[in-house]
Amino acid sequence: MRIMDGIRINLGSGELSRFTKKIVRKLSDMKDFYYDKSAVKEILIRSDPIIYEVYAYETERQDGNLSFATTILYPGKIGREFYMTKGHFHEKEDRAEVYVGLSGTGLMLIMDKNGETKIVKIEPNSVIYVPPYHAHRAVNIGDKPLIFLAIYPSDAGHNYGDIKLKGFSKIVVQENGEVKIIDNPNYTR
Ligand code: PAN
Ligand code: ZN
Repeated sequence: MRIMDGIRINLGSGELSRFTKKIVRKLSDMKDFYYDKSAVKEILIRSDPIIYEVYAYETERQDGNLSFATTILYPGKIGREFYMTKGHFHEKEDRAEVYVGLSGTGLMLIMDKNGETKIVKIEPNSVIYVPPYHAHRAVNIGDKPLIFLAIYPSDAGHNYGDIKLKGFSKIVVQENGEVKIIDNPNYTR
């Protein structure tokens, strides 16, 4: 009987050995998501840095199926705010998700519909459960790429609109060399 190869994660680069989709997210793709709009403008005059890349292995979008993706979130800041993913609610809001930290150090913001945000550390070997109806965003607070695996129902989908409009209630910034979680001045309930 032939033994099949599974899909492998390159733990150095975060790349999947097989994937159905690759996404490259540059600053210009997510300029509305950072709170400091003038810092965004300033950077975009000179360059358009890659903030993160996603390798996704997605199966048919049907109830019961699972898909998974690795994300490579680079280190850096836009103004005082650390590089982060856009963050989203799922389009089918009752769909949950599991994140597994593989490399680097970061924080996960997990926010409910009322804007209550929980913050969980994401680092190698940590497993983070994102409950249904919660928006989620990863933030790289270290100086190496933050690499993690996400496993989600194939029909979950992404709703970026609410986050683009209002953001998360908390943002993660650097203050006097330290990581600080502060209220997002642009967030309205
Ligand atoms: C993850 C995210 C991935 C990129 O696979 O999609 O980290 O973040 P954004 O989708 O917020 O840009 C996931 O949560 N999937 O559901
Ligand atoms: Zn998700």
